Amino acid sequence: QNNRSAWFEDARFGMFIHWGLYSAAEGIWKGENLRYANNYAEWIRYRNRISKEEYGALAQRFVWDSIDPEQWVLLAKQAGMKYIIITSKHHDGVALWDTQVGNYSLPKLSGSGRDVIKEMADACRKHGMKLGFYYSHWIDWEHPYAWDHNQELTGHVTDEQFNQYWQEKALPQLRELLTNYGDIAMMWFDMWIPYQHTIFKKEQLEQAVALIRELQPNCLINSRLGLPTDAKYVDFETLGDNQFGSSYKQHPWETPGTIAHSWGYNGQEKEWKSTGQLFESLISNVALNGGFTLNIGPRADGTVPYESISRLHDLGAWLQQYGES
Ligand code: FUL
Repeated sequence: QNNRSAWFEDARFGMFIHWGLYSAAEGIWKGENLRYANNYAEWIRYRNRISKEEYGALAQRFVWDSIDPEQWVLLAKQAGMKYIIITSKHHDGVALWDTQVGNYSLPKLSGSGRDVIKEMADACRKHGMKLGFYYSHWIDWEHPYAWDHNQELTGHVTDEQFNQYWQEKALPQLRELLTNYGDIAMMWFDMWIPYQHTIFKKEQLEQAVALIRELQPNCLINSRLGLPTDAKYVDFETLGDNQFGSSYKQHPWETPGTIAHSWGYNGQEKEWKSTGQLFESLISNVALNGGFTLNIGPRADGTVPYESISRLHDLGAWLQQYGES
């Protein structure tokens, strides 16, 4: 492994933030509660086959007066977390930042002009917090040529069309994220199967790696990019969602985990993990040389559910007493 990941191997504990238009739907669409198999609140558009326009209108529900990314950073700090990864673009294809690549972004759809990614970057810099971006490179329900499981929202996509999405949207957006927001600690991609089983060509993923290495040589890349877990491509391994380590691994790795069931805000969430369970996940991963990236799903007004805040406070209090700073 290279030196890039040294800080990550020390960090061990970070915050994931899933926040986007889906947060405003709060897990319910037109009175319908969670349908179909995957019932994550952030998958609401897909599950309910919501049109692009109707989904975009959720941006009107954001309450900008109370949205303050610095509060998320302070919460992470209090919890003893050393980095934050925020969903710059989730599967819904909506950019949280003021992208110049198309106009399907939160600043434009909401008319707020607020670039939450910029606000996050500023707040992280102010509080000495590392910032990483989740970017859904494979699935994008907004772009007609991107990946969409059953192709119900986008239609059938050919290799050539997919490449158009890749060259026209994904790569230029990655360039923006890596150019306009200062030092980026990591890019967290989200494709949970090796590229050979997907529409991706190896060369396309290599283009992403080359871009990242060129623009931000210290930026880490996680294994869900889809390329082999090889130091050339990937700096740390990401296990399955809520899947904890079962054996010691020499290379850097982490588990993305939830406090609740959904990653995005679900007003009817019933599955809250206990603080004890979260401690167990953190400690067992760290004991096996891994890390834990624990998610919060703020509401569309920026507030974080009490259930998450209280657990993060408990984790932080213990870490302050017994952990290494
Ligand atoms: C999964 C996604 O499908 C979920 O919505 C979430 O972002 C999780 C971290 O990764 O693969």
